[in-house]
Amino acid sequence: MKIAILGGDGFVGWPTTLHLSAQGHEVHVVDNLSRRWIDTELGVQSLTPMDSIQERCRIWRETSGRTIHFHLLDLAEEYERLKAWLAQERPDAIVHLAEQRAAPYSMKTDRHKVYTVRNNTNGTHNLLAAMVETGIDAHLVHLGTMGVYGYSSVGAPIPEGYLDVSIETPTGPKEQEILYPTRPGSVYHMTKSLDQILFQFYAQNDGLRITDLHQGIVWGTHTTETRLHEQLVNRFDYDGDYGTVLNRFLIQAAIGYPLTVHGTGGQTRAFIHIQDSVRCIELALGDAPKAGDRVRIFNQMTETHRVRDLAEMVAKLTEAHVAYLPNPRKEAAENELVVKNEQFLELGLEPTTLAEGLLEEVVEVARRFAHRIDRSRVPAVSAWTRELGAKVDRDPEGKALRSAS
Ligand code: USQ
Repeated sequence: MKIAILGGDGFVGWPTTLHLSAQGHEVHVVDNLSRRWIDTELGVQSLTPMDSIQERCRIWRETSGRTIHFHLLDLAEEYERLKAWLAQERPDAIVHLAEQRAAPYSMKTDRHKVYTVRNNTNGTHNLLAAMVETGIDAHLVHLGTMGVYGYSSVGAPIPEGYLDVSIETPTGPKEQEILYPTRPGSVYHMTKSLDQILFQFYAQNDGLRITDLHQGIVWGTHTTETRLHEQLVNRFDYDGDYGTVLNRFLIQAAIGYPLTVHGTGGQTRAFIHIQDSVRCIELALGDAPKAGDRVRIFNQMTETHRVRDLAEMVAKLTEAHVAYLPNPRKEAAENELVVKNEQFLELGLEPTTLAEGLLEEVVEVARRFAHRIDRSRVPAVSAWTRELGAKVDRDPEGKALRSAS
C-alpha cells in the first residue's frame, strides 16, 4: 500500500513510519516539524538525541534498503498545498497523527489553547475536505484518545466508541446507537472530541472510510525497528508538559528525582506500550471499513492502572522516593476505569503488559542519557486554572517554581 503518515516525525509517528516501511509499504511522511519547534519554545529536548527527519530517513535507507519519503507540509495552515499533494500522490491509506498531543501544553496559556484548537481542528477538517474534493478513496486511520470518554466512574465498562441507548418517544421506547458522550478533561482532549464529530459527518455525508483509535497513555520508547540503529531512536519526552506519567516516573527514578504523583494518585488510566501502539495501527489499516459504514472506533489500550500504584511499583523496582504533590489539573482525584478492547484482541493483538524487563529498559535509556536532562524542566507547571496554579509553587525538591503556566 501507499501510505501517508501525517505527523510521521513524532513520538508515535516515527516508530509507525519505520514499522510500516519494514512491512514493505510505500511510506510518505507528511509533517510540519512543529513538535521540534515546540521543544525550542519550551527550551527542552528529547531525552534521546534525535536526528533530523532527513537524516533519520537516510539511516533507515542504509539499514533496511527501503525509502521513506518526507514532505514538509502544514496540514492546518496550507490547505491548497495539502489538496495538491493528495491529488498528486493519491495514497491508499492515510494515518493521521498530526495533532498537538499534550494536555498540559494545551492548558498553558490562552495562546496555547488557541493554537491547539486551530492546529488540531483545522488540520483534521482540512484533511477531510481535501479527501472529498480530490475524490481519493483512502482509508483514514486517526489517532484519537481514551480521554474523550472522560474519567467519571459510571460503573460500566467503556465500550468501543458507541453506546446503545433507549429513548422515550410518544410511541414507546426506541433503541438508538450514539457516539459515547464525550467529557474531555483538557483543551487537547476537547479537540479529539471535536474530531469525532467531524469524522461522523464526513463518513455519513461523503462515504469516507474512517477508523478512529482511542488510545491510552503510551509508555516505553523502543520498538523492533528503532532498535536497529542508534540513530533511528525514538524521541523520549520527560518534561512537565510532554512527558507522560509512567515514562516520567521511570526517568525520575533513573536520576534520583522524587516521583511526581499529582494529588492522591487515585487517577486510573489506560496504558499501552509503544510497540503495541504501532502494531494496532498496522492491524487497523488491514481492516478498513467500507464506504457508507459508520466510523470504526477501537479502544487502543491494553491495561489500566492507578497512578499511585505505578509510582509504588517503580519505587519498589528502583528505590525511588514518591512525592505526593498538589495536582495542577482539574480532574477527579479517584476514579475506576474498565475498558473494552475486544476488537484488537480479535484481530490478533498480543498485549505487551507492564513487565520488569521493559520498565528497566526505559530506566537504562534514561540513565544513559541522564546528562541531557534539565531537572528544572521535570516538574509539571501548567495549571488548568489560576486557582490551581497558585497552589503549584514548589517543586518536589523544595525549590520555588518559576511560573505556574
Ligand atoms: N500525572 C501524575 N504525575 C505526572 C504526570 C501525570 O500524577 O508527573 C497524572 C495526571 O495528573 C493524570 C495522569 O497522570 O491524571 C495521566 O497524565 P499523562 O500526562 O500521562 O497523560 P494525559 O495528559 O492524559 O495525555 C497522554 C498523552 C495524550 C493521550 C493521553 C491518553 O499526552 O496524547 O491522548 O495520554 S489518555 O490519558 O488515555 O487520554
